[in-house]
Order: sequence, then structure tokens, then C-alpha cells
Amino acid sequence: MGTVEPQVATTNTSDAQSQVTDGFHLVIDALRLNGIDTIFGLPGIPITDLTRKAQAAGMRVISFRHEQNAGNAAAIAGFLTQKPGICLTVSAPGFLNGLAALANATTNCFPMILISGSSEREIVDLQQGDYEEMDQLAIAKPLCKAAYRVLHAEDIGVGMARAIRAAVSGRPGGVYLDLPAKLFAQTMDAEAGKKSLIKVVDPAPKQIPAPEAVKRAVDLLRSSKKPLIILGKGAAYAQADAEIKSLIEKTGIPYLPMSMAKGLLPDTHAQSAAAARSYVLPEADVVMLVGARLNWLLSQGKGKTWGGKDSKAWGGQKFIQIDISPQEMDSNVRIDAPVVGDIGSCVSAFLNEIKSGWAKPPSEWLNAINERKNKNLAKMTETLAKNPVPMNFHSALNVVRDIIKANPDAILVNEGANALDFTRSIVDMYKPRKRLDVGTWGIMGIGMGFSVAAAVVSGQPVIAIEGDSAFGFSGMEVETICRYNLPVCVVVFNNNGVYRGTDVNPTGGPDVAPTVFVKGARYDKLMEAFGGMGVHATSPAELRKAMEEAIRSKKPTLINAVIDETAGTESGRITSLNPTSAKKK
Ligand code: FYN
Ligand code: ADP
Repeated sequence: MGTVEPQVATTNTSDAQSQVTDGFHLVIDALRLNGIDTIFGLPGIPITDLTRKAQAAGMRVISFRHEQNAGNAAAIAGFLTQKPGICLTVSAPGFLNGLAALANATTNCFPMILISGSSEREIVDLQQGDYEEMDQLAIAKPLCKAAYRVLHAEDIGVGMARAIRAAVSGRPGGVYLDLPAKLFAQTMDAEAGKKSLIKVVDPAPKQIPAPEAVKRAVDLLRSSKKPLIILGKGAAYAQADAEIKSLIEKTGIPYLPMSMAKGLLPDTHAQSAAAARSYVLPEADVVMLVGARLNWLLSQGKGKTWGGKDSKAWGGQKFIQIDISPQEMDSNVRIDAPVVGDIGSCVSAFLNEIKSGWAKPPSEWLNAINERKNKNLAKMTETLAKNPVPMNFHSALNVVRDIIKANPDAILVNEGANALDFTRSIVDMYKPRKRLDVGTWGIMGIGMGFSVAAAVVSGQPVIAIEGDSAFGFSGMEVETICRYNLPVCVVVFNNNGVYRGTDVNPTGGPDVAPTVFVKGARYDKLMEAFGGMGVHATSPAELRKAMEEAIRSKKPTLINAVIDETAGTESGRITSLNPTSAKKK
């Protein structure tokens, strides 16, 4: 984090040429002093001038059309950079819009600070009916990792320091910082103001694991006949890429990447067991989790997915878990070897421990995995070679797969149901932190916020593969993409509805079914409305040409990819979570 000389607001006061600063400038100075150079937000009362002054001070201020998208942008900027992403909103409704993203960031362990202006404390607390009256601090508290309010200009430095530390230290998460309108105009002596700011030293301190914990884990791993490593998005966040690669390759243990850990090692890596997922989970005897939680995405570590007799039964695996949060251990099943620490330090300690010698896993285990994997890969190749008219998910994603292969630095943003699940298994990733998706909550609406931030913080091309329903949640941000001329290529997989476009209204009435959209909609026109490139693609060849051109030109592009409306299944791969009524009427 670089040092920046704080800006000083010069006001000609009547008594002398005294130099004063104010709340606006102190907030900006505190951010810049801590190496934070970008704000994602939406101007309005009382933070309009803050956005202007931040821009004037040299910060990048990216204005959105809805705070939730700005919040999602901040959250993913945090994930990509390990610095808290900043989302700035107005009071009450703007704050609430941003809050959904803050809660999602916390759930996903992304470091983010939601800074919201708020109305006058005296009126809010007596509930006397202020403009946008709301006790924002109280509302934010249960939905984030920490929440603070600053009432006096001289406390801005401390408030910001606390927010930064809370966001990035330990398990990262979302932090709320409440700045009442009156604070911004408060003045104080510039020199005293400068001194009140804090440049946070070592905001995310290393957490070294206990040597005996590492030894216990390595001993368990050594005893295994069928070991498996699961890499989660915590491992991607940790930016310990070289150490993780080294651990996987030196131990020779097969690994499964969780969705956002894809590319940590190339998905084409010989040890990837992704294509044999349903074989390795129940068969493994020792499973080592690296920055992955045993939540719903891993069937809570038990049940049939893990070879258990019924949906709640333990499958018999022993677990090693590397995580920065000690409370994560035993959250679902027994963790036999917990290793608490930051992933970089933990993995380095493992590497040190195995230096004395390591026997690769038995070849029966590796061969059995390879057999399943090759069968699945061959099946996939066969499916991808088909060229149905209209396109289905596979034939369209075959194109995306080639484009990512040719452009491994491009960032892939992905949301939807079928559009998400098919993309995850079909499109290989080659580099770390290149796949950004719906995460722990499986939330829709992250698409354009993530795309804007990914383009802004990385400068790399972004490809957003969007279900037509998912796109609707943040679609208006194509204007933002055009306004900042970002190299984002949005591909809307348009099958006329949520899951599919084939449902009918059983009453025969004039309304369409709840899951159905306007048939044959032209999402490409939305991009054209703001000066971007719109393309209507009905075949893989058209899709390929348009994506190649988008990458080449770096122009904001939206491709309306027409997908067979009968393609796709209800809820994609998680149909079992969607209760359906057995009753006919
Ligand atoms: C994976 N697979 C492959 C490959 N990669 N086959 C061939 N080639 C490649 N490269 C196989 C894999 O072995 C599985 O087959 C199957 O493809 C699916 O793999 P996936 O996606 O890894 O596994 P699965 O079972 O879907 O994973 C469970 C899950 C996942 C819960 C982790 O579904 C998930 O992340 N879901 C998120 C859903 C979500 O959030 N939706 C948004 C809400 S939508 P088998 O081994 O044969 O099983 C609202 O409706
Ligand atoms: P996935 O959805 O990919 O399985 P999760 O979000 O469930 O991943 O899990 C991420 C885990 O990584 C969390 O338990 C979090 O505490 C942990 N984590 C995040 N950053 C670090 C880090 N730097 N070191 C260790 N653990 C981390």
C-alpha cells in the first residue's frame, strides 16, 4: 500500500489564512493513505460531493445505476486484490440496496466496505421522520462481519482503519461504515486532521499454523490409500498459487477445484479429478480441504454424495481442513486434523514437512480415477461435437471453451442455472482467479457488477456468460460498461425464460407462465442503445465470430445467443433442492 500525501482543503476563513480540512477530504485521504484508489458507488444525498472530490483527488470513481451492482463490484474487487473493495451509497434505500451485496460478500468471505451516508442522528433516533430516516448501523450489524459509525471528523482515521482491518484480517468479509451527513462538512485543522489518519500496518497478518497441527495432518495424509484434495475459493483468494501447485504436484494427490478455484491449476492438469467428481467424493478415504467449507456445495460432508447410506449418514472419510477460521472446524462433520492459519503459511509448512520424503498415492487409486475421468471427458467431447439447430448449451459453450483457451487471461463471469452449471463443467480455466460466479449463495445478479469490477481492477478482457434470467438482475449496467468503455463481452444465453421457455399457463389465461419471458427477445439492442456492439447469434459460427471480434476490439459487446427453449433442466444441477408439489392441481 503506497503512501499518499493527504489532500488539504484550503478555506479562506475570516480570521486568518488558517488551513482547514473537512470530513469529505478526511474520508478520501484515509482511503488513499491505505492504498485504496477505487470507489464503486452511486452518488446522491449526502455523498454526491464525496464522489466528485474523490475523483478530483485522483481516485477512480465508478458510478453504477443500482447500488447492489456497485456492491457486487466492490466485493469482487476485494476478492481479486485482497484489499477491501469500497461501495459508496446514499442513505436508507441506497444503503439497503447495497446491503444485499454486503451480506453476500460476507457469506463468500470477500473483503468489502460498504460506506453509506446516513440522515441526522438526532432525528433518526427520536424517529421524527427525517429524509431517508433509518437506523442503518443497527440494520447492517447482523448482516456483516463488523459495523462502525463515525460521528466526528477527528475519528475518521480510526473508523477507516477499523473497517479495513475487519474486512481483510482473519476470515475476510463485509464491513459497514456509517457516515452521517453532518460529518462531511465538519471542519478541523488540516495538520491535526492529517495526524489523525492511520496507515494500517500489516492489515492481514499472517497466521502461522501450529507445527503439531501440521504434523498431525501430514501423518493422516501419509496414511491414506485414497487421498483427495479439495481446493476452494479461499485458496484462490490467498494468492499462494505457486505453493499450492507445488503441494499438489509434489504429493501427486488428485484434486477437485470448487467452482471459483478452477484455474488455480489449469483444469487440464493430469491430477484434476473434476471430471470424476461423483466417483472421488464417496471413494476417498482422507480428504484435505484447502479454503473450502463443507457447506451445501459439498453436501455438508456427508450423505449419499460421500457414500453415506442415507442423506445424513457419514461416508467414512477422514477430513483435514486448512482454514483461517478456527470456528469452521467440525461445523458439519468431524475434522480429524484441523490446520488453522492462512493458506500460504499452512501450505508452506506442509511442503516443509514432506521434504523428508513422500510416497505418491497408490496407482490403483489414480488409475481408477483416470478411468472414470477419461470416460467422462470422452463423453463430453462427443456431446460438444454435435451441432444442433437451434443451439443448445453445449454447442454454444463449446465456442466459449475455445475462446477462453485462446485467451487464458480473460476473466469469466458466470451466472444462471443451466448457463452456470454447464459453463462450470464445459469451460476449462487455465489461470487462478479467472472464474467469478454466483458463489456460496448461488445468487443471481452478480453478473454486471462483477464484470465491471473485473475489467476495472485487472485491465483484462471480461467474458460474462449469463442466463437470460440472471442477466435481468443487473442488465441496466450495460450502460455503465459503455460509459467507461470497458472490454466486457456479455453473452446472454437466451432460451426465453427461467430454466426454459416452455412452460404454459395452465388456466389458458392471457398471462404467460411465471418462468417465461418475451419470446425471441433481443438483448443485443440494449447494448446498442448505449453505443456498444450488439450481435444476434443463432449458430456457433456466429457466436464465435462475435466473441473473437469482441476480444479483438475490446469494445463493450452483448451477444444475444439464441438457445433452444426446450434445452435446460429445472434448476440446472440442483434440481433436488427445488421442492415440487406432487398434487396435480
Ligand atoms: C466436470 N465434469 C466433467 C468435467 N468437469 N465432465 C467432463 N469434462 C469435464 N471437464 C462432470 C463431473 O464429474 C460431474 O459428473 C458433472 O460434470 C458436474 O460436475 P460439477 O459441476 O463439478 O458437479 P456437480 O455435481 O454439479 O456439483 C455440485 C455442486 C454444483 C453443488 C458443487 O452443482 C454447483 O456448484 N452448483 C451451484 C449451483 C448454483 O449455485 N446455482 C445457482 C442457482 S440457480 P459426475 O461425476 O458424473 O456427477 C437457481 O435455480
Ligand atoms: P468454496 O465455495 O470455493 O468451497 P468457501 O467460500 O466455502 O469456498 O470457503 C472459503 C474458505 O476459505 C472459508 O472458510 C474462509 O475462512 C477460508 N479462507 C479465506 N481466505 C483464507 C486465507 N487467506 N487463508 C486461509 N483460509 C482462508
